[in-house]
Amino acid sequence: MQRTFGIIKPDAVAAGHTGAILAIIEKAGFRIAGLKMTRLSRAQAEAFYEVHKARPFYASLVNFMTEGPVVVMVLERENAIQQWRDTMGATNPANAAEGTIRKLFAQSIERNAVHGSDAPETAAVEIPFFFPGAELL
Ligand code: 3AN
Repeated sequence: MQRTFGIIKPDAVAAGHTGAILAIIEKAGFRIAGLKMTRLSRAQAEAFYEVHKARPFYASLVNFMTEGPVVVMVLERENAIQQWRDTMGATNPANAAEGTIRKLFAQSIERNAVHGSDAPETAAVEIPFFFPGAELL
């Protein structure tokens, strides 16, 4: 059993896709171990995306991620990290496979509906960034 971290981003929450995305997640066999709605402060978004600090899209990404509420979640299943990446689809929705969340709901490479940890080391940092252990059930 493995856990990964996910975000339903401000574009998808604002468009009213939260329920549809959670339904896809449950249908794909994940158990939801943590779930809450929050709004990222600028400092939180900057820290969360620290690895992208040198990238040209960093400022725009931080603006986008703070523009409205997000849903943060911890998803559990066998091989959860890769399975959640597969369920999300490619970063650029133009390259995302049919049936993936990004194919269905992403607007662009930046406004791409969902986030998922890309490796066990990333999940190990991202999960406690939003969820103290006591909030994981
Ligand atoms: P992923 O979210 O698939 O792991 P990353 O880690 O490369 O992709 O990028 C993190 C986030 O940065 C993406 N989810 C997207 O919102 C944004 N992003 C990535 N590449 C670009 C880009 N070329 N232009 C604008 N935003 C981007």
